[in-house]
Amino acid sequence: MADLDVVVVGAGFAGIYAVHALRSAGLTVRAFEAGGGIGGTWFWNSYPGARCDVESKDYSFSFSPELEQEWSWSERYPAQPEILRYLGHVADRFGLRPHIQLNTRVTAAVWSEDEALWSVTTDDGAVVTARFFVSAVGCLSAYQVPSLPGLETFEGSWYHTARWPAEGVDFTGKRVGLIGTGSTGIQVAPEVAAVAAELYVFQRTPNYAVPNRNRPWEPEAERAFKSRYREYRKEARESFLGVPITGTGRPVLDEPPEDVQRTFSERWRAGGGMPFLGAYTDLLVDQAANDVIAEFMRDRIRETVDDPAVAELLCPRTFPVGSKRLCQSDDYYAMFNRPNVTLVDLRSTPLSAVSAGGLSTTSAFYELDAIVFATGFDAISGALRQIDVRGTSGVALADQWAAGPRAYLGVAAAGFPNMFIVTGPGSPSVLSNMALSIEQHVEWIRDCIGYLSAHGYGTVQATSDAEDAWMAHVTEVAYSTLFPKADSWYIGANIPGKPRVFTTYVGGVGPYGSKCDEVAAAGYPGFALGVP
Ligand code: NA7
Repeated sequence: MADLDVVVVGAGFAGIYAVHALRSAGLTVRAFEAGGGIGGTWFWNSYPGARCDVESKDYSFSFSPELEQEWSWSERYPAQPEILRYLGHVADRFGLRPHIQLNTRVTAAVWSEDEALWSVTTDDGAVVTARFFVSAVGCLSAYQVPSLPGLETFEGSWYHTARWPAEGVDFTGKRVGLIGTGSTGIQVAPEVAAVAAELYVFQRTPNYAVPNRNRPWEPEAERAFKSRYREYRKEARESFLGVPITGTGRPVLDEPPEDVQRTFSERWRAGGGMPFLGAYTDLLVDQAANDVIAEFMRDRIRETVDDPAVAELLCPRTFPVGSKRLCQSDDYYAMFNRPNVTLVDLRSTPLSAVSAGGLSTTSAFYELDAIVFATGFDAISGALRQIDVRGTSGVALADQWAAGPRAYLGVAAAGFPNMFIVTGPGSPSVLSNMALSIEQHVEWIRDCIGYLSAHGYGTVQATSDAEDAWMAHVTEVAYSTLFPKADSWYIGANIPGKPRVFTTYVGGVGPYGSKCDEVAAAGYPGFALGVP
């Protein structure tokens, strides 16, 4: 007899909702969270400038009409502290905190075939058993610090943005080096530049960024929007990205150039990445189409940055727009016009070492008081692989995923009975509105567990054939787009030695949801169901 029905790992958006949904279905649930507070990625990434790139009206729970009516977002794009307050409110409103154990890291989860239960070990040495094991560890949790020789000798302070000190960091008057110019680096840089004596931005690959045009959500606009929130949420679930976007519905290559310029300019003025990439149907599938949007973006960089040499270094050329996360910022490029900001091009002069006083490249030494690493994550599979997960016959998940992470429907790995992965590899996850994709997965998992009970089954596991077929489909869809062309974290290229596999499903949130619903309605084909 298991201690619990379900153990959940993580208490970010996914873990919080899993606790609520599964408890509401009458199950006993405990979530373990390594952090000292709930919030997951929004707990850890408290660096200055941290902000979601999906609008607050979309990046929020839809499961409770009352919640969505009573909560008021202050801005179009929510900043990290507000998202954290929101998640705290959700946890309090639905009485979830007693079921979440903080400061506790799950270290191992082992399936017992004889007993049909999971034994879950935590870093305090405790072991708890459960019928089901739900990973809600998040896609961007295991952060990476590059191995730079001499980092341990640095006499200043260094930080990774994904483990930002809760008390904040005062960079006033400091000489700061920032490594990394992804979404995070682009968000944190202007905040540091505003107070630091000097900011050196160490750039390996320049990135595309569109404006946020962030603004307060005026009460009148909010009231009008909320009057049709239910309808809007339905549209979101059926949409391609989990956010209803109005595009032209036409390929850019068929359009007169002046119309294209007008459309892109309007969207540039309106801000936001999704409406930009969604403007035309061919931008993410046809290189020639993508070249059009890329040139538009490079023109915006050139007109913003005063020094033409700096502007050229900031112009991305090595990957299609959108094949790496399209960054969003209102002030990143303009920041390079400040006298205290220097761009260091690591392509021509790579980093060589850290010493007591600062950072060296192959051509210069930079005296620094602090280094900020915004160097990203072992995404999608990294956090789960840090747990010693063992399925049927003691097979380790890390071994099973040696050639790349995989899961049937992106939610269940073959050979790991009664284990579910919220927004796992093979699901739309990071290329969708995560809040919506999380809800969809959690509800599907809840319903699957409900189905087992209602039909006298005790176990469920994806078959290898179903997993293979699904991942082949995921790959086929991915390779019909430009996504695999970039050396991105989507494909694992940012982690030395990680297999290069594109595991995010880019066939659309709506079609994906329908597929999951069909499988459930048909009694879970592709899964082996077993009696207790
Ligand atoms: P990203 O997008 O993975 O960006 C990491 C950045 O760090 C990127 O510019 C990297 O350059 C750079 N990087 C990584 N390792 C090194 C080394 N060794 N030397 C120099 N530069 C390095 O992570 P983020 O945190 O910005 O964003 C992750 C997601 O979080 C984001 O997409 C949103 O969905 C939220 P590279 O491009 O690899 O040359």
